[in-house]
Amino acid sequence: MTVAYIGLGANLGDARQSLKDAIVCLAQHAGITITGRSELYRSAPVDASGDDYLNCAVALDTTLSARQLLALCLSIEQHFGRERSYKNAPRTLDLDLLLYGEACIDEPDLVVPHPRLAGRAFVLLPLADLRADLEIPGIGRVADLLPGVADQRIERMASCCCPTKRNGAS
Ligand code: PH2
Ligand code: MG
Ligand code: MG
Repeated sequence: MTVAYIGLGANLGDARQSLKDAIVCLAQHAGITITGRSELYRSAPVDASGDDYLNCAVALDTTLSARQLLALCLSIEQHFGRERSYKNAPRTLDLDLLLYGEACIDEPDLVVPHPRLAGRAFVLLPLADLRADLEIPGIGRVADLLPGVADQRIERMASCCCPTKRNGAS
């Protein structure tokens, strides 16, 4: 069993509903148990154009390999009508494998930890909700990276995107 973290983002269509439904899709997979859901954030596009994004992150226990998890993320994105017309184009759903245990993977189509994770508030704030003392392999603690992204516009939404309440409460 491996602890993994997935970042979710969307800025096309009903982004809040897509994030919520995508978490349900992940949770329905036999090899995945969702163990935590961050708050929901509205964030300014970083290195991208279009509307503000909604972002959140989930923690999960999984029996899937990193590559299987990546394939699942891509298939869920497809299911939600993701189109890749150009780099960082607005999207109905983006699921990024942020961390896979303590693994450091550097392959053409799979880089973990996510290569731009440390410089993005829309990733670090949700991760900090899940575990502020989380250690990013080869980079450092999430809490220590937050000051470096303090200039990025991001706000916590009034209620979270979770299908159910956090921490397992119903
Ligand atoms: N995703 C990107 C590029 N820029 N900006 C925000 N605010 N949120 C995102 O999820 C995001 C982005 C590429 O995946
Ligand atoms: Mg992304
Ligand atoms: Mg992606």
